[in-house]
Amino acid sequence: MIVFITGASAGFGAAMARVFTANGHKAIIAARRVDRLQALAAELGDQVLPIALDVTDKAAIRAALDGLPAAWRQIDVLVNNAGLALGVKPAHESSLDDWETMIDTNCKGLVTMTHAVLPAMVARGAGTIINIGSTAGAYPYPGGNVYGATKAFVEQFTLNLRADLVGTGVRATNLAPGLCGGTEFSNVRMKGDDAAAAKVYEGTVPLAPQDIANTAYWIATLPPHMNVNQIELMPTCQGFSPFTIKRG
Ligand code: NDP
Ligand code: 8X3
Repeated sequence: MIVFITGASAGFGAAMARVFTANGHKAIIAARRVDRLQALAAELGDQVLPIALDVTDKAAIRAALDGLPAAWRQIDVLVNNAGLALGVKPAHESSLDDWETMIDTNCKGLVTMTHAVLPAMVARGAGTIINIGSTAGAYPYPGGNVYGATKAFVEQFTLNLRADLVGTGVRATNLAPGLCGGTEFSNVRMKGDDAAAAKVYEGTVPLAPQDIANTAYWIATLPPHMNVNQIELMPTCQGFSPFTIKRG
């Protein structure tokens, strides 16, 4: 099996590359930081193919897919994992540039990758697309504004893919984790304020990248007649907030 993983230079994506290759599969690992990809490739050997890719660059996606060596062209599993949150400020204090970057990456990048890879899967009558959503797409929280909205898009786009793909043999899943440590997600969100990033996980036992990678691997290796439409994961220590009511 060949899995194409976007955002494989860190966090969930790197963990997925390790899990898929440990189980004898091949992984195309894509991200912007090539040095990171090369280090992962040195670790995992010739079962991985590192490619420099910015998913916000439509032409680069086309060129990357067109440039795949013959032995790597049949993508069995696409994991649309590249994504980010930027900022935790309320909407009225947020940066429009940050909002646009999240939409360009989490929504447009994911859609463009899917659009590029899907026709060949349908033509073959097989394939699995795993989109990495988030609990932020289902539950609002202060400061979640556009990030949560991008993940709600991921959820509904995935379900609408399912509606179109019935009968084609191609599967689609929204894999939506909650609080997960051991990645660069909060460091990116807090824009390099690593102390603030570490505080997010203080006193918790969060999910780990390996948990998400194992779940993605499980989804991808289910019998072909089974489709996980969506799966939401939280650490046991995480729950839900009550409604906020401003009185007086
Ligand atoms: P990391 O920051 O550790 O990894 C994000 C990855 O995305 C990196 O490899 C980064 O690589 C890549 N990336 C970002 N922008 C682009 C781009 N424009 N083009 C290509 N690659 C890009 O975070 P996580 O592993 O935690 O996050 C992975 C996914 O999981 C994201 O979609 C995130 O929203 C989601 N998620 C995370 C949760 C968490 O708590 N950690 C919970 C729920 C969902 P590079 O910078 O080298 O391009
Ligand atoms: C990441 C989970 O709760 O930080 O998608 O938004 S959360």
